[in-house]
Amino acid sequence: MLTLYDYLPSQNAWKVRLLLNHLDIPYRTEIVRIFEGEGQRPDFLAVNPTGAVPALRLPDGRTLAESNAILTYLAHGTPYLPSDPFGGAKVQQWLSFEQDHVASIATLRHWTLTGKLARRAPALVDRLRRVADKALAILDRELTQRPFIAGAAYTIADMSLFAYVHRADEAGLALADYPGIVGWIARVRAQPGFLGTVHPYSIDPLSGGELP
Ligand SMILES: N[C@@H](CCC(=O)N[C@@H](CS)C(=O)NCC(=O)O)C(=O)O
Repeated sequence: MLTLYDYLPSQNAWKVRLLLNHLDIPYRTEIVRIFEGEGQRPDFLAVNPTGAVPALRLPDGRTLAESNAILTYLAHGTPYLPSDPFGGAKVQQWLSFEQDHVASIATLRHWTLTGKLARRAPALVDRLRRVADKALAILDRELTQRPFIAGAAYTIADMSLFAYVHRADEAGLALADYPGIVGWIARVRAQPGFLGTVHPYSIDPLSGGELP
């Protein structure tokens, strides 16, 4: 059976839970208490050298990290990842965009929801907000032109982007300003096997501290 190394408030891990739910794949969960330093333990660094969740252990013992790499592995041979070279590469284009541009929303959301925002340098917060606003404007423009980000079909690129984009309000960014994104959120939520459960940081009393 697959093992998902998880931390429940992580939306990077949620992406993987979402795809496992869509595919109805059974798995076991191993919680990594990242704010307690468990990600830095040698046994977990052997699973993911960066110490971050999510990570996946296959039944044969091999391990894989990085949410988008895990999505790509699990979606192979399913409708969620086109098998033709161009379609597959188009999905990768948007997975790269997610890591390069949308991670700003993840950071702002984390700092906002765990009370760290006021402790951060205002110039850094401003820069992240500019990156996040630009990312949302790009997605809004694209998503008014087609139903899903990589084309007519719902793919792992949508799942990856959705994880943080649909929580952008929690990062202090007004989603209502982006009607193209709002329409896409409704289309994603309507997919069979959609996973509605999102866990708040408040379930972890230590999440107000700094990561080791
Ligand atoms: N690029 C990575 C980012 C993973 C990430 O930042 N995970 C956070 C939780 S959302 C984490 O585990 N942070 C703890 C740490 O970096 O030590 C991915 O997409 O999987």
